[in-house]
Formats: sequence, structure tokens, C-alpha cells
Amino acid sequence: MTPNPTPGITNPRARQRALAVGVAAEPGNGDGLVELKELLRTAGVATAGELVQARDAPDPDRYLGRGKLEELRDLIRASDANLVACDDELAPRQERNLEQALGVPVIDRTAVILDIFADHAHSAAGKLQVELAQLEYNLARMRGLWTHLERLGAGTTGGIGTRGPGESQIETDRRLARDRIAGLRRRLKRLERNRAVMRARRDEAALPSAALAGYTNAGQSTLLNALTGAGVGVGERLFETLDPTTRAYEHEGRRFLLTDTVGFIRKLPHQLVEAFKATLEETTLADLIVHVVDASESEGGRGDAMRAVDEVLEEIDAGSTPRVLVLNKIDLLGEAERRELAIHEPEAVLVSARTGEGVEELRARIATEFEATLRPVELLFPYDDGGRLSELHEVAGRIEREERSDGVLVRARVPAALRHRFAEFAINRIEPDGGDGDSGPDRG
Ligand SMILES: Nc1nc2c(ncn2[C@@H]2O[C@H](COP(=O)(O)OP(=O)(O)OP(=O)(O)O)[C@@H](O)[C@H]2O)c(=O)[nH]1
Ligand SMILES: [Mg+2]
Repeated sequence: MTPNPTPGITNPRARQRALAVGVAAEPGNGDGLVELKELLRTAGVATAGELVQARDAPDPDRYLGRGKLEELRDLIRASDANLVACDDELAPRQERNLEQALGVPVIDRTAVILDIFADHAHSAAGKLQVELAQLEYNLARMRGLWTHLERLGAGTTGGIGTRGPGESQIETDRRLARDRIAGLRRRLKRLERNRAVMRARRDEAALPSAALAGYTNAGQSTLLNALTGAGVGVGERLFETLDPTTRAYEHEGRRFLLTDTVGFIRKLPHQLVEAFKATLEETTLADLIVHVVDASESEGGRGDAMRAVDEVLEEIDAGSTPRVLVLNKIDLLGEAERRELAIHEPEAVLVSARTGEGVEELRARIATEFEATLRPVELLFPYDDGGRLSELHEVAGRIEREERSDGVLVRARVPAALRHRFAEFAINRIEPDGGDGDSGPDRG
């Protein structure tokens, strides 16, 4: 068992001092280990030093080359580190060999991210999803279940890098883990069904729906708050948001739904993408994706972040959903930088979720993107059908109306998928979806 945490230290992991280690083809290019250090900080681990080896790919057996390993051993001693954190996901063999050579626990990027997710998960679904990802990760490296069970218990975790019980225990643990994984999957399925029911109800309302997507910390939650007046948690830390939140807002008489969900990151552990599929479904099913980018980042960092988001969107099959690119945090930029950005990304909307600058333009832009998918209809509502007319109002926003002796003649634009709902009021016959609504004179 791990020793009890030192009295007075509420987060036992704060005692962990990590050496951040990475492999890069061209070290000195790009941001190096900035992100890993930020992840460690979010996980409550101090960074005692760092080391980057220049090589095209990590060594398949030891992650680093032999010479670099020597150097690392000296550095551990000199900096008094008690943990090594690697910037890539390690193969179990790499991890074992490194630990043997260095004499301190070695963790990888995936373990750090899983730890943060475990800390930040609040909802029932979020917790189940993280636990599933953790179990699969641990199972793959024959690690004991024990670390994770302890986390569920008294809350005194040994911290990341804590090893499980001896090899003899491992087989039992693997069986337990598999049973538990099956149980978690079942419970997640049930939650998914509930969510599907809720979504069906929402689809009934047929409001246009947009989903925010972006690199973690780009400001998605702040933007959701700015657009909708919601009070969603915002934080300096990475992965502040894990659970999807959907809010409605109104623009020129039409209501829109906007969803904020988990942020993405470079090399997002595939176990997490897998486990969070249900959560990410909100993004997959949206009519429009609002891709939020931190404009205050360097051009290189921005490019990396955008590519990482594109990759995850591809992976969850949202690659072909229409997108709006939003460059956020422009309050941190000068006039010249803004102009340059606007030239560089002519399609993007520049906003500051913090000051509200550009937020109204973004609302208008989102509305315009939806407009493009609308179809014109001409309908006649008898005077005693006011209920249906207001229903049309909800889905169509602005409508043109003309009072006639036989009812209200209305011209409006509605989502293609909804035209059938008002078919009975159509003056011109409404074609099934696919046709463009114009019926010939010889029909009807
Ligand atoms: N200066 C400035 N800071 C911003 C702006 N928008 C967000 N921030 C800050 O950026 C940090 C991250 O914001 P969040 O809204 O939590 O970012 P997120 O994308 O939801 O991040 P996660 O949920 O953690 O993945 C917070 O400290 C915000 O206050 C902005 O327009 N300008
Ligand atoms: Mg957030």
C-alpha cells in the first residue's frame, strides 16, 4: 500500500516532481514540452526539469537512446525528481525498460490526461466514461486494478505512476477489470438510451443546432456563455469541461441550440475518444460546427491545434459537417495582428468571448449558415389554426404574412427536413425531400 499522504497536503500528488521528457525530429522548433508541462500542472504535478531528444521517432524499446538515458538518470538525481513523464503514449515494454533503467516511476502522456479527466468528471456518464478509458488503458499494460479502486475509495490516491500489486495478483485483476468493463459498457448504453429520448424530444422542436469544437482552453465555454448568457464553468486549467451542455439563444426571432463539450488535444488518447463517443455524439449530430481557435497563440501553435481538432472531428465522423471558424481572444491582439489574421483567415469570424466583441457578428454568421439550408414554402393557414401558425413561427423565424378572406397566407423559409410537417397548408404541393418544392401545373 502507499503511505498515507503527508498531513496538511490536501493533494498528495503535489509531492510528485516530474521530469518532462520528449522526442522531437527538430527540437527547438515549435513549443517543445510546453503542453506536457501544462498537463502536469493541471494534474497537480510539479515539473522539476525537462529533456528533449532529437530523433525521428522514439526508440521502440526504451523511448530514448542509450546515451540520452544516461543523461536523464543524472538529471533525475540533480533535479531531485521522483517521476518521469513522457510526451507520447508508451508501449508497456518501453515503460518497463525505462523504469528499470531509471529507478523511478515512469508515466506517459495518456496516463496524465486520464488522470485529469478522472479529476474533472462530474456527471454520472462522465465518470463512467473515464473509468472505462482508465480500465482499458490499465488492462492493456497488465497493471493492477488497485490504483483505480483506491481512487473510488477513501480518496487517498497514490498519484499517477503508482504501481499495482505484484504479478500474482494481476490475473485476478484482469478478470475483475474485464467484468467491470462489461458492466460499465452496459450502464453507458442505458444512459445513451435516455439521451436519445431527450434528443428525440429536442429534434421534435426542430431548432437549428450548432456544436462548439476546439482545442482545450480555446475558450469554448466562455463563448457559450457569451452567446447564450449561460453560466457554464470556465477555467485556466485544461479540460475544464467534460460534460456536454446545451443552451438555447435567440437571434432575429429564431431560436438556436448551442452545445459546449469536451475540448480536444493533440494526441488525444484513443481510449478517451472511444469512451467519450456518446458525449461527442452531440457534436456529430449538430447541423453546424463552430470551431473555436485561440487567436493569441503563435501561428505554429494555432496550426497544430486546428489540425488536432480536424483529426478528432474526422475520427468521430463529423468531418463533413459544415463549419464556421472562430478566432477567439482577439482582445489580446493589437490592430496590426488582427488585420494580419483577417487576411490569413478571410472566412473566420474574429471575436472576444471575454469582452463580447464580435459576438453579435458570430450570431449573424451562424444564422446565415443555417439560412443556406432553408427551403421556401407558401402556406395558407385557416383563421382557426393559429396554433400551427405559431409552430411555423418557431421553426421559420421571420415570416411574411398576408391576411386573406380564407385565412393567413404565409411565405417563409423552413429547414428542408421539416417541410412535410406543414404539407396540409401548402398552396403548392410540397414535394418529398429531394425535389425543390415546385409542382407542375398538371399535378395536384
Ligand atoms: N483574454 C481572453 N481570455 C479568454 C477569452 N475567452 C476565454 N478566455 C480565457 O481562456 C481560458 C479558457 O477558457 P474556457 O472557456 O474555459 O475554455 P474551454 O475551451 O472551454 O476549455 P476546456 O473546457 O478546459 O477544454 C479561461 O481562463 C478564460 O477566461 C477571450 O476572449 N479573451
Ligand atoms: Mg470548457
